[in-house]
Amino acid sequence: MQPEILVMAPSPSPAVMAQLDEHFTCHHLWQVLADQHDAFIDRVGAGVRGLATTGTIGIDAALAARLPALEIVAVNGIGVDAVDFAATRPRGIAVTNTPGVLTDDVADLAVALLLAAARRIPALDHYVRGGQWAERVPLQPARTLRGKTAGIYGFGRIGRAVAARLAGFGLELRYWQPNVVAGTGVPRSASLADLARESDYLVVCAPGGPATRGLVDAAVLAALGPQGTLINIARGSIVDEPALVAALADGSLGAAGLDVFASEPDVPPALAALPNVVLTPHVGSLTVETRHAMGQLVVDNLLAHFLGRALLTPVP
Ligand code: 8YV
Repeated sequence: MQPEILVMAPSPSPAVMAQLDEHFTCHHLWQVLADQHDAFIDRVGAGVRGLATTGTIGIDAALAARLPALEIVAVNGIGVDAVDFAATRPRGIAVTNTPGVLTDDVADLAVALLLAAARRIPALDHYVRGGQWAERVPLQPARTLRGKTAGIYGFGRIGRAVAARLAGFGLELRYWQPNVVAGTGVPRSASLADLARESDYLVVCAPGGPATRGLVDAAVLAALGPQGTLINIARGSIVDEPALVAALADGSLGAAGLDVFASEPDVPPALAALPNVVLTPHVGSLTVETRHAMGQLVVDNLLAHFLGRALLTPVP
């Protein structure tokens, strides 16, 4: 008999979905109407041995308790901040994620948001489509990237990939995270607030979770300043969102490029109404190629587990 797995969300890769259905008895929760999720889990939960979930859905204690036979949680994402390890660890439930395969696309989006915010691409797009160009409405010039400083908060795989890209735009680079990353040649600031003070662009690439919750607060945003721009491709939880909206609205922060939000998919209307922000709907890894590679890692980790082999990308 094939192992039963609960699939929380679909992969856009048909090959990944076909492999899941080929190797496992899949219970596709995402095909069930939200108001029937509870009844569905009540019906299938006892037999579920594997969970295919996402970086943002993860698994909470309540779901873990309803899956008494659960052996493995395969996260389709790098972030495991939505996994309640206090619920999985005592039961010896394995957790895997998808490191490496999404680094380039997420870093690309960080750079795209930075460029879009710096050059005000959405406002200019609106200016052309809205006919203001034809009406010769005066335009304010943007500011060059050359000689400015990008501070990377969180200097792991993605942070370093962002740094490598930004070096090509003539930006000076700095980073901050609690531990030193040796051998990169990029200076580490003394604190997150210092990084913000020393940077024109603060790019958030840190992991989510309790350790980073709200660390980009009003003081950090004030240190970034009226000419500063915040870019966040990591987790909305890292930024104090009300403080961010207030700083952008009163001009104490210059601009923002955001792919992630505190309570997705809800974006505060006050944030969406601001002209100095560029917003994308949590799509850093959303390319055909990367979502296929991520989904393949989910399949391969589940297969490895149920065949008694070593997991490919276990979360330590
Ligand atoms: C996706 C992510 O949101 O990798 C992560 O941590 O946030 C994203 O890639 C998601 O996990 C896709 O399923």
